[in-house]
Amino acid sequence: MGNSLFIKNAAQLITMEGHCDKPAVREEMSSFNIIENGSVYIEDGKVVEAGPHEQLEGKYTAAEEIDATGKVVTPGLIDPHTHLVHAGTRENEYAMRLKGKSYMEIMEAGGGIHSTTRATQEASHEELYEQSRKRLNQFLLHGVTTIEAKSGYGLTLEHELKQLEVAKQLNDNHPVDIVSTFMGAHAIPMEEKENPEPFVSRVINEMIPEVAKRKLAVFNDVFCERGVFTPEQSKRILEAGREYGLVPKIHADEIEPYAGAELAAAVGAISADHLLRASEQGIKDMAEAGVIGVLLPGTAFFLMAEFAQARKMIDAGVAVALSTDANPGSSPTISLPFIMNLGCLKMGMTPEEVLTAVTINAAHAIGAEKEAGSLEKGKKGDVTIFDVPNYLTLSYQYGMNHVDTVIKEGRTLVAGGRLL
Ligand code: IZC
Ligand code: ZN
Repeated sequence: MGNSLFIKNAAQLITMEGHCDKPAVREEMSSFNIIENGSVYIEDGKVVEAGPHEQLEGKYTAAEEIDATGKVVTPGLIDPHTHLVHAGTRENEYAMRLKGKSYMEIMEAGGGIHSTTRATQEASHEELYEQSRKRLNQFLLHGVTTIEAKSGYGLTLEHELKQLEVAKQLNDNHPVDIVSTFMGAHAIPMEEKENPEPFVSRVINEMIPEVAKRKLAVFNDVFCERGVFTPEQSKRILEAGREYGLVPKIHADEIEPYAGAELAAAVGAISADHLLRASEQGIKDMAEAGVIGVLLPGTAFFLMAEFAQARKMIDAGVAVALSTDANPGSSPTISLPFIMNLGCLKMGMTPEEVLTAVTINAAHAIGAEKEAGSLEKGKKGDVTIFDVPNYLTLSYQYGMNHVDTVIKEGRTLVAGGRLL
């Protein structure tokens, strides 16, 4: 009783159970149970039981009940790759790209990440907090209860710490859980383009130790890309982070093939993200090393680029997760449901694989698999209820928000599609 919630009679309940130790791979990604007329009982913020209604009926007396008749109930969605904390927008660059300029050309001319870095450096902690808080509410309204958030628009110790502190404060104050990643190696400051070594050295010797000391991040990420950080620099940065307990992640093979997937496997990264241009060898290496592929089809869509080969990756045994990549330059969206459409329509994934990729596999990609990503006894009572009759509709209808109710640790935060 006490703090308890009974969600009952869902047309379809999808618990995603059974993958708390290892992410789902190959056929496992599409072989989850669909419980018709399903119910979930949550007490003190944790799942007590999720299953067929007749199994739970009469067993629990809850303080609050939600009737999910005609709706689909899933674990709260997880977005494992976002640049949540940043200031400003880049619609001017979007207009330039529509006229033929490329993402990299704009960055090399001092725009791109440099533009968002200037805006983020200039913003106060409070301004950054407020802009990011609004975005976090949008994530929640689209069914997301846990996200990863990166720094990387500070590029100095002071401003990287500011971004990470904003993320920490949001994690403390806002119900959505935020897992933080340090990404000081997101770009080489414009003034140091010709001689990047001092900057690489500051990331390694100054920023990583301080971020680790203050416990402001779990992961360490680099933008390994021609014209940004070389595989050799990326390797040194990721290994340095590892010595301070920061687990490697990597922006790999986003714009050009650059052996990023191979590097992710060699350093034992938890995930390699993007992979639009990953090589066959890189995909094989990732499958063998158990590196999760976090695919961001919103970026390929928005940059009008080739999509990552999700089908090939899943068939090769890579555990795939999906994410928005929410950022002002290459994927200005917070809609994980839209990313699910793209997963099917542009990357050859099935609706089942897509759902696995935004729940339990996304949890694994950010080390949250023990508390989130599935509805199983003892895990957080994070639940999303969609106003659709079956899960197929989620990746079929697009550009609409079907989220009806969002529950975070047993507390209803969104009802009737609105923030409470
Ligand atoms: O601000 O452009 N690719 N980092 C690497 C990004 C895209 C974010 C940005
Ligand atoms: Zn990114």
